[in-house]
Amino acid sequence: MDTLDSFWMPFTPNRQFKARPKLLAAASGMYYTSDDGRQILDATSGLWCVNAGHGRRQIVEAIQRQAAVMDFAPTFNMGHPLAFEFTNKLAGILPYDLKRIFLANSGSEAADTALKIALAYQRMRGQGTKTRLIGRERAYHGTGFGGISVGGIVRNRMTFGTLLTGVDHLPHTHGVPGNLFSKGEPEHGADLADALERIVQLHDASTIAAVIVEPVAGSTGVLVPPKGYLQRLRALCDKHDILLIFDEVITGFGRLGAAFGADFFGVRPDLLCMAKGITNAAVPMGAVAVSNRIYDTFMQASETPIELFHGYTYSGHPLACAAGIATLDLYAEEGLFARAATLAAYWQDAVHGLHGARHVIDIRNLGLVGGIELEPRPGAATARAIEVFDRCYDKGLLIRVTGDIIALSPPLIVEKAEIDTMVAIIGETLQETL
Ligand code: PXG
Ligand code: PLP
Repeated sequence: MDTLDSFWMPFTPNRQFKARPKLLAAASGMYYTSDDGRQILDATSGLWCVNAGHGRRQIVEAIQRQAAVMDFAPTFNMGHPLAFEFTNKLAGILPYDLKRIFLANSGSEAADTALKIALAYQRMRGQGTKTRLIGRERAYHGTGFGGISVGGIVRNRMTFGTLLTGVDHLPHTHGVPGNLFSKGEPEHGADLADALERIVQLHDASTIAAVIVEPVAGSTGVLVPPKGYLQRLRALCDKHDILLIFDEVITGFGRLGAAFGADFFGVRPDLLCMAKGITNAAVPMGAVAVSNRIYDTFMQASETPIELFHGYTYSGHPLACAAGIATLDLYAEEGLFARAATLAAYWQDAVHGLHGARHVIDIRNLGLVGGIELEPRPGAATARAIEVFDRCYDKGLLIRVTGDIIALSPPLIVEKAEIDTMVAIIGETLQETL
């Protein structure tokens, strides 16, 4: 095999990985094949992104066809039909009036794009003093400077200088007394949204442009919002004329058993970030949907011909659009969002079946997402979870661990028997792990 020296791997302990590499060589349906020929059941949809399962023929063929017809076309001052076809189709499944779509290439770009649109919008409507951005502790919005500024993960922030100025954070919703082992949305903690009221009292609403949250925080360990929390956040944003941005990079495209978290919770954001499942991860793509009101403001009030000075070379890349169209068709044809909703109860029971298993101190779930929190080893945070990850991988199961939390998010095509296998392997592994 080639030397592993050249690739500086993202969010990876490079030295450890290169001493004991794990390489995936192929993928189909619910399974990866490792380079040594083993079948690995995928309990994480790659990285929360392959919602329709791997290697779907329709998507593969759409990409192949498009690559042969037109590899690339600029979208600055030019267009190509697929970008319009794709965004029209996507608008068709987006809720509320979130019908105008800006295209990017990743969730990080989507998050930064949403923050920039929010700032430019406030200025465009004559509210140019509204420049503060409010994020939340334990949030992940990718790794751009905007995303890490509003994000809430200390290691992702502390080494990168002063970040954006004028940012503040809401408290996270984890660890509210009485919420342990909640099935679905936890009962307690809606009042944590009232922290926004305090932030307003501190800075004044006239200085705040937007609040950004993940409806369910994924990367930091499946933090499901308390019942009523998001509704309260929406009400406070309305009261103070603050934009609400939902980062649905993980919660979008059926993960919760509805098209988007905004649908699931019945809460209307003003901007909505997407990536990952938007193309079933077959070609990188990110997107931001904005309300018609936001888009119309730019179209009506812009004093320059270009209304928004922002974009990426690959905004609306033809291969990504082809993959996106095929992906949305596949989701619809197979009814995968509804399938996730139907399976959610079975999933909940299965995951909570680990209540009482060795080391388990909390379990959380919603839709087809599960979080299993382990007691950290004294003096060695994350070591136990990493060992569980390695052992599961050796047994043919791919899970994701973040801190001492196991995060599960299987493709929406998962069968009940596969859910049983996932839980059985994790249970057995926890029992064997010190
Ligand atoms: N916002 C949210 C809510 C995300 O979950 C991003 C933005 C950034 O997307 P990109 O495409 O730039 O990575 C994400 C990404 C994990 C994990 O294991 C989660 C993500 C990415 C990689 C790993 O929890 N989320
Ligand atoms: N850096 C340089 C020197 C560039 O010319 C460009 C785009 O033209 C970029 C960065 C931005 O690249 P992208 O549009 O792919 O984000």
